[in-house]
Amino acid sequence: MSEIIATYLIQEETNLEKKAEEIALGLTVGSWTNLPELEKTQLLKHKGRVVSIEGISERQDQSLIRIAYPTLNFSNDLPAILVTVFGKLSLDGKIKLLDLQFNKALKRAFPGPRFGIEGIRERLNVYDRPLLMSIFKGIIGKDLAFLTEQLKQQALGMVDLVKDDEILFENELTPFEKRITAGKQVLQEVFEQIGHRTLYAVNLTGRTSKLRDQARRARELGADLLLFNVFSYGLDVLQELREDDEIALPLMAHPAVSGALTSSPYYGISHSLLLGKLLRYAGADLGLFPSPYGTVALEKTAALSIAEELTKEDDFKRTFPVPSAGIHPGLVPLLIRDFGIDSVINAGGGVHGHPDGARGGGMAFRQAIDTNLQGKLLSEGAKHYPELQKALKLWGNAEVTA
Ligand code: 1AE
Repeated sequence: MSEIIATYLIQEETNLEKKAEEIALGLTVGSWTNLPELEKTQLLKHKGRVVSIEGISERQDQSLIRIAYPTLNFSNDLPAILVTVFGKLSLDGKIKLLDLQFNKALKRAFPGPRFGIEGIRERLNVYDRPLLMSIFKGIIGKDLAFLTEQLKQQALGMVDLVKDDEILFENELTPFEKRITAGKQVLQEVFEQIGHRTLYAVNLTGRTSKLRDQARRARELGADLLLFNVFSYGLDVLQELREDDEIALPLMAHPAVSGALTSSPYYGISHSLLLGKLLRYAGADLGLFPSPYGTVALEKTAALSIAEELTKEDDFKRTFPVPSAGIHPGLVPLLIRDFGIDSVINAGGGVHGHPDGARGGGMAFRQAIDTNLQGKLLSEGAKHYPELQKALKLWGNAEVTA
């Protein structure tokens, strides 16, 4: 029988066998023991199954429960799967959904990234280092001239990608379509000036029913990538965008709102499942999440588990991990040590706050990356690179060689 297997972390449950059986039945056929034999035979193929119950040695009050749900019970989409495995159950006490094991057949219902790490690298022709991304800052209330100048300075700093701030929505001063066309022009000018190609991820926002048309329009206008606040819309909306061949643009998933689902140790969904596996299956080419070191820091094991799910061997292309928030050049060695070169180093304040502005900030990051990949300490690189020296003076330095 084809099944999906859900793993839950459960707290303070005295009768685990009973609880597990209640979940397996409650989310599938409802009740079992009192059913007539004929009905049992008919319903058997729909019945949930307790796969295992395991204590956690270091925490006596915590256990892992695995339940298998017949795929026959749901349509092959994430809304149906999530309601099956964690619908009412998510409201029922201290229980957290840690993982979902999809079988081969069920995986075929999902697209995974259209471009993935390799596709994004091809677009940039950069293969041997982490990519560098910066973020527009302080754009709300500013006009297109301000935005394009900020974009230009970031591109002159040799960043590979620039993304809109996730809080920039449709507005009169910097409308979506104009951001794309004006941004494209500036980035082409920078390319002609210094030979460096920067791509721009424009924020796709607004009502769900309008997203597809807007994304297609972005494609017509020559947009490079779409930034998407996937957790305020839902993973299935991301999947719809990914599957549309008339959009066919790389999709960058922002983690805004996801903390409400992932942060509790007792409730919600694990970071690795929501920001890792499901995001990748639904089709994100790049996935942002808080790094373990910056301002909105995530526990290191959680951040690493997200990156692992985005990149491990699976039936899908790999999604670029983008550990973010509060990143500055002094953290580059830690980022490369922990996330490797197949990751994106992403900074807003750490680029714009540089004493030489965004151009200097971008350059300091590139210098930090080059220095680290040469196996040198940043303090050594700073002797040759004034931008890096200023950044380290301002933000400090976490020395780790590659
Ligand atoms: C986890 C998302 C980070 C993000 O979107 C953002 O804007 C970060 O800005 P900085 O680098 O912390 O200034």
